[in-house]
Amino acid sequence: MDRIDFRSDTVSWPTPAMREAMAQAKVGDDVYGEDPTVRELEALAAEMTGKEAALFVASGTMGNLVGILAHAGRGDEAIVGQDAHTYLYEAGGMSTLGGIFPRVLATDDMGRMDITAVETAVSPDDAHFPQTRLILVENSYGSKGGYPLPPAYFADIRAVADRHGLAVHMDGARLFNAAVAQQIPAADITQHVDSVTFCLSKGLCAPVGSVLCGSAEFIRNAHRMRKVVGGGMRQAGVMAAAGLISLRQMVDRLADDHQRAQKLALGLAQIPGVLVQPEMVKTNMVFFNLAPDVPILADVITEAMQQRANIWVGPTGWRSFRAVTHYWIGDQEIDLFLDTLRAILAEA
Ligand code: TLP
Repeated sequence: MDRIDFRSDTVSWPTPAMREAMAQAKVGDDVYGEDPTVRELEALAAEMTGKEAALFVASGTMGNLVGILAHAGRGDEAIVGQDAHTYLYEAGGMSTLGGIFPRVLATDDMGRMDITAVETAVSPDDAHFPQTRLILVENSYGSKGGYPLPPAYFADIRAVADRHGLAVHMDGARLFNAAVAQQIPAADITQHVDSVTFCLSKGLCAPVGSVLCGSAEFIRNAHRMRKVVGGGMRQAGVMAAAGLISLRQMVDRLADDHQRAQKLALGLAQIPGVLVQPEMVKTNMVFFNLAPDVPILADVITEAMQQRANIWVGPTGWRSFRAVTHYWIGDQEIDLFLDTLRAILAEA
């Protein structure tokens, strides 16, 4: 890459093997369902998540939106965590386009909603209330340090959903990070949800794309919704070819990203002026803060990191940051990050 970029795993460039596969990809018109490479990707995605069918979409946001629209409609209610990506960072799509009312619940420091609170939030069948149709969950949980939530939590959510006839959709943008961190197959997690979106374009390095997975009937419905939002693509096999490499070659190596995030967190904990909780770092994200006595703000530090070492890191507030590891971040880059930040803080 042309810079050392810790702002997200979304910044990761496709690997040489992906570029080669993209150049060679067999293609067809995917709106007609005729692109063989897209079909192959969808079949593999369905298999890996333990679902009947899958749909290739342009982004995680599109996968979540299309999934939500396939489960619920105008006047329906979706229970969602207060800092879930689907609630906070997707431009309010479920309400803007679906007329779906979010019922927002608190989450704990791993991103879990309290199960009793979830059940209490389900509206009774009474004309005063929107009808609860859907519970939205996320794994790994981006706003809580990328924490990988265990299958047991989703089993509890499933039990509530079943008692009240609700659907469960998972934003699994980083599903495979959550699975690899727990050393379990992704399907152990997704067995408890009706549908899941996962991203190929984050830690799995593909340039574009996500996959929505669920029952055959659900995916038929989602296919129509993808058309509604203009997401029907044509010779999309060029992109799906990279996605196949993601699923076949890039999943197990996510453990390297997790190890490097741990190394970064442990290194940060040794730098005076930095506050970090390495024990909360389980996947590829490290959130850290400046101690109250540090006299400079996050934007000054991110600018200095760029100037001195071409290192890009994202501020998440005046005194806080997120650093994300991925395929293009190696051990040397972690060391350089730590040395550069240590020097900047020592001079502040
Ligand atoms: N997340 C991005 C930003 O939007 C915050 C990032 O850099 O982490 N679900 C989760 C949990 C995500 O983190 C993201 C992207 C999405 C969905 C949306 O995926 P895209 O960007 O493909 O629409």
